[in-house]
Amino acid sequence: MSGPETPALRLLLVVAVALVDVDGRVLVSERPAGKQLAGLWEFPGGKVEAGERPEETLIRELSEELGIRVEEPCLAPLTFASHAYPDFHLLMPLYVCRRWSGTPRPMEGQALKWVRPKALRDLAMPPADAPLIPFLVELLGS
Ligand code: 9L3
Ligand code: MG
Repeated sequence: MSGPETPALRLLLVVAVALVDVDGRVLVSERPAGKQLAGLWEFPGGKVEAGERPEETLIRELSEELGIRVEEPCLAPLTFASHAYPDFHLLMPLYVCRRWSGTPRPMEGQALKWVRPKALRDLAMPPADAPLIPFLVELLGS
């Protein structure tokens, strides 16, 4: 039960995806200047909008940000990120996707790169993304 002493939890639901190519590398995208967490390398994704299922969000975000088309059955959830910011709690399922149509390109001018799972450790990532690296290394190898 919550009383007046329990502040309401502001929960932000964001979805992210590890796109994995035939060589087992993962795509990361640089957050653009001017945005929150600018310059950090993230797994592509974004906020779940009202009425969307998380898979629909990912399909929309991958089209908007990378210009690729993904079919829903190609999206498999792997784990969740969870990070407490001062004013909200971020909950972020990480999906894995190995099949898409088109070639990922920077639709919003962002830098993109493909990296080996182990090399993710050398990148500056948002606090929600970095704890996901061991799951990807375990799944994909180094
Ligand atoms: N976020 C963190 N890691 C990610 C993504 C896609 C998003 N891989 C965080 C950054 C923001 C919030 O989620 O705090 C919303 O993301 P956006 O809508 O600013 O991209
Ligand atoms: Mg986004």
